[in-house]
Amino acid sequence: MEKHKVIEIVNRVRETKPLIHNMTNIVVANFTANGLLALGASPVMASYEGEVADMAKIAGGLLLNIGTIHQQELDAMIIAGKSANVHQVPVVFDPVGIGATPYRTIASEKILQEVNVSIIRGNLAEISQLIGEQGEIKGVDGGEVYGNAIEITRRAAEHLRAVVIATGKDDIISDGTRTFVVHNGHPILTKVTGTGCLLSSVVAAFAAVERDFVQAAVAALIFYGVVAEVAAEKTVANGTGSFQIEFLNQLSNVSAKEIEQYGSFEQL
Ligand code: ATP
Ligand code: TZP
Ligand code: MG
Ligand code: MG
Repeated sequence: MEKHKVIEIVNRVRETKPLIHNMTNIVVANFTANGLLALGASPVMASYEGEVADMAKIAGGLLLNIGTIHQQELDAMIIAGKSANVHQVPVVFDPVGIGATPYRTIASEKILQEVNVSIIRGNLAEISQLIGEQGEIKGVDGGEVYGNAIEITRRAAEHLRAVVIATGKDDIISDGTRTFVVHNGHPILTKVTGTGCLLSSVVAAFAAVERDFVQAAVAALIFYGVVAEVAAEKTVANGTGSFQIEFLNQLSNVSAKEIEQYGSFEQL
């Protein structure tokens, strides 16, 4: 995959403004909506079981995020996911905090059983938990992972028949056959809540315009990491509040030239 392909996909998102249906947690809803708008996509949040099938049907992408999951929302996610599947709308799943409590694990298993998920995005500890590997979870934050990150991601993709994205200092993207590592990003991202969750919605926006979901995911991760690097360069000395605002600015402003200059990734 070449950088010009990354730029082409970013431009397609900005030009076509895909509608992204987010079923996400109460912490990150506002940040997600503003982040998608800044990117050029069109966000909508809807979670009532009587409405979600119709919303998912007209969306370009559906995001299922279990950050503050409860039973009614889980039931609604399955209705939305099935509707998305029928209408060929790509589904992105973010298993926030899986393994922190039994309920999150059961909820994730239920979603993966009932819905054909195209892309799964979590921190490496969450991806490890998905395939029953040891990965420390403290609430929603990932900790130590015992095992090889690339092998874990590859195996998760094979086992779950989806494109899997495991994030951290390096981001790994695999469909079980093709595997990429993206080096972009900045540690300050871990100090602003919702940067992982927003990333999953951004991946949904890229999947809405690129049906090769590995390429969509790699492009989204490079773009997001470069956005963070440019925003951090301008604000890191001031603190996380300034960074969060500048990050939104750069979702709109990051240019083809900056992606070309700073994008850093490899195919294994
Ligand atoms: P957590 O809840 O553990 O923070 P998360 O779901 O927020 O996890 P992250 O793994 O933090 O997700 O990934 C969000 C973004 O932050 C990704 O773009 C990732 O590349 C980036 N990122 C995370 N840690 C680092 C790091 N140490 N250095 C650079 N970028 C990072
Ligand atoms: N609690 C439940 S969901 C959530 C918190 C703090 C947000 C998690 O956001 P992220 O993007 O995974 O760091
Ligand atoms: Mg985070
Ligand atoms: Mg997360």
